[in-house]
Amino acid sequence: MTAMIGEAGTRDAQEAFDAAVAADERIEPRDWMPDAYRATLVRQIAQHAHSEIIGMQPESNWLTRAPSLRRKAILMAKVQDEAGHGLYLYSAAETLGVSRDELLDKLHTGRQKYSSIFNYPTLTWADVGAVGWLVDGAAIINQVPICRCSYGPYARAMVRVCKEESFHQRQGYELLHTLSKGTPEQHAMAQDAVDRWWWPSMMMFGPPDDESTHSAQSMAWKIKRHSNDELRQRFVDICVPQAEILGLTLPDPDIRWNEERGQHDFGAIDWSEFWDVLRGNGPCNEERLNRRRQAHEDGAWVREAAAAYSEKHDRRTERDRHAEHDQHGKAQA
Ligand code: BYC
Repeated sequence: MTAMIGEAGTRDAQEAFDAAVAADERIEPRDWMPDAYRATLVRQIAQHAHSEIIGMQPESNWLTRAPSLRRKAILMAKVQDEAGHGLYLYSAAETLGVSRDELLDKLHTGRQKYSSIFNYPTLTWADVGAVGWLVDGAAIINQVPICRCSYGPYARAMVRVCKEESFHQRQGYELLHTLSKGTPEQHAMAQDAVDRWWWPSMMMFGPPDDESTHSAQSMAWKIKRHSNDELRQRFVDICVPQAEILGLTLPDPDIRWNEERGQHDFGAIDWSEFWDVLRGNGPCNEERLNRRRQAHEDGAWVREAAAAYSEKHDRRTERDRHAEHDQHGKAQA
């Protein structure tokens, strides 16, 4: 698609947009796009970015208490990666004509969501493992298809994010494996963490398809490639054999292989808990948002310094340009 579309009139532009989506071409920031497509992307990418930076909190909770230097270095790298993901995603959102300040303000005032999963506490060291294995595992399943999202900047941002998420998932899996095969107390701690994180991880994929307001349209636009339930099923099918290798059980007595479907059946999800967390009533909603607002306030001087530096730099470049121009003029005279 080219920037010419905007000049061809709305109907032609819409046709060109539809054709590009149908042909699996990428929509780029300067291309014409329907307002609702733009709004959906801003909503999803912003929610995704917010999740990345709020997601730093439950894990950084354990940074000062990691049991070894190696574990601490790994966890620090992971938490820093999440900050990086937030930055790519805010940048991707900015290509749609919104500013980072505006998005952060919406997060801080509760007008934009972040993932439900980060409203649960990390009570023990084993939670760091469970978050890596289950939460990052769910994130990969959800995000790999977004590498083929119709909107170019979002799709490209996801490529690196997914590579880093794979490392995160592996560190969680390895951590849980070590605990599970350790002392009986360590094994019990790993099992307890999995028991608490399993159901919230299942909810990360969003409401069931028949209650998902945006899925049908987002799939038609190829922002989403699979429905919430499809991805949730994939998650269960991947986790069951991994849990066996870990020597841990998933807290769902209804999980069993269904020969006919070639997939696992699983038990009913308590959706009232999900909606309650979204309404702000999860165990940590208030704590997460307060911490985020405080971090934003604490970082005000960094933003001011960066803006002042950038202004100074712009002034200097402008001065140099004038000086060069004058010299050029004198040389010609
Ligand atoms: N939490 O119509 P639906 C990470 C909302 S970062 C909260 O199905 P959609 C990580 C939804 O927004 C993980 N809200 O929506 C980071 C909508 O409400 P609004 C984040 C949820 O957008 C650090 C309503 O429910 N990943 O993994 O088609 C450390 C109806 O839902 C949730 C992403 O953001 C939820 N779980 O599908 C470690 C990935 N689910 O907006 C790990 C990108 C649904 O109308 N996002 N809602 O008020 C997506 O793929 C999609 O947005 C979703 C939801 C699948 C999440």
